[in-house]
Amino acid sequence: MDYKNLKKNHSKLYKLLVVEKKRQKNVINLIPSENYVSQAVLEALGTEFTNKYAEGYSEMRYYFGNKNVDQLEDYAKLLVYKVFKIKPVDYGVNLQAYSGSTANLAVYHALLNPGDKVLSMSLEHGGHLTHGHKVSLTGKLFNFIHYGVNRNGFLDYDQILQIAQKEKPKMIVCGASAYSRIIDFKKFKEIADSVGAYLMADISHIAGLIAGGAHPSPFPYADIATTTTHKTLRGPRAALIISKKQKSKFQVSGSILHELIDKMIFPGMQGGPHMNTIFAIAVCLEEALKPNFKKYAKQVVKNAKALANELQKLGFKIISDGTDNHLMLIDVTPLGHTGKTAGEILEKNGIIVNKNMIPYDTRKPWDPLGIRIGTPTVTTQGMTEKDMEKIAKKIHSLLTND
Ligand code: DSN
Repeated sequence: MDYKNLKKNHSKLYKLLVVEKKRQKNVINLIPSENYVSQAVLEALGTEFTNKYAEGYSEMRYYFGNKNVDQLEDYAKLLVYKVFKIKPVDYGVNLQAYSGSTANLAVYHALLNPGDKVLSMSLEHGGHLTHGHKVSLTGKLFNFIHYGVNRNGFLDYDQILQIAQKEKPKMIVCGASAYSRIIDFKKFKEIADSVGAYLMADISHIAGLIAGGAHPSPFPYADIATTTTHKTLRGPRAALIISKKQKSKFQVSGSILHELIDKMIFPGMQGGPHMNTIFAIAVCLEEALKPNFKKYAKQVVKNAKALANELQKLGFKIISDGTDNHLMLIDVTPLGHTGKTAGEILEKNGIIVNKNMIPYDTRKPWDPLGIRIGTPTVTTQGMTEKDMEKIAKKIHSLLTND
């Protein structure tokens, strides 16, 4: 894109864009929740679909002039079914949530009553703010209790079962933003079924890996799956909600999960969908169906394993001693750092990470014991295992002054 109108008429903003583009090109971006989208996704975000109001759903809009929008939303849904290998007869899809946070809140609110008990992974052990952290609206509206990982950094399914049987939650949330191991959705479903709870899988981090066959799928186990579309899936900043076409357990009798969720997204929580974003979601889903995307997803994992191996050889302490997915957590305190000081040194030298609490952290989120790194972006840029070795050595030399 040449951005010629921005350049001509909005020079101050254009300059900001130029420096950000340059920054993205010049750094080694190891933030595992970020990615660099294709030119086609960028173009899609800037199309005339941004001009259209389309409150409602296909063929049930409150505005006229939506024939093209209906076609777009219907087609994007079909792509979701293809990418995640599920069938319209079994699942409903909502593409309108403005973000993953909104998607998660909408699911809780659609299927539960305020105050209901939900069991999820704690943020401190790798979960997410919207999995009921006390500062999040999700944690204020619902009664969240949490599971974590064991001292080795792994989920302990027996312990999760015990908590579930004692607490009898109405929903169990699995999925994480800082967990580097395979999530066993089947086991989670067995636990949820044993207490009559819904299973919701937040697959935001690993959606692209699932689409590319590099992580097991939550289907058919999860009753509901939410995901952002901009992480490993490499699309625009938005979200999807996929839910079973089954009757709700706790709400108005006879209501179907995905219908309750649709109603909660619009008109419950949002107004008009961002159709330019949905257009861009469709583009990223078409990309995810190409054979290259499978290669990409598998390379993301290979790169993460190579990076973790090399870092371990250099003496780094990786939580759970490795990774099965796109990310890892590193305890940087043996090197005399905190997450904050390590991240600052790396940033000064062109490596971008995020500071992150590690399980059993003794510090605060603003300056925790660890950093979180991952390989989605560098893999998009074409890097392979050899590059990971170089990156590991560079990180080591910067953090040890070696
Ligand atoms: N903030 C995102 C992450 O970095 O994992 C999750 O929403």
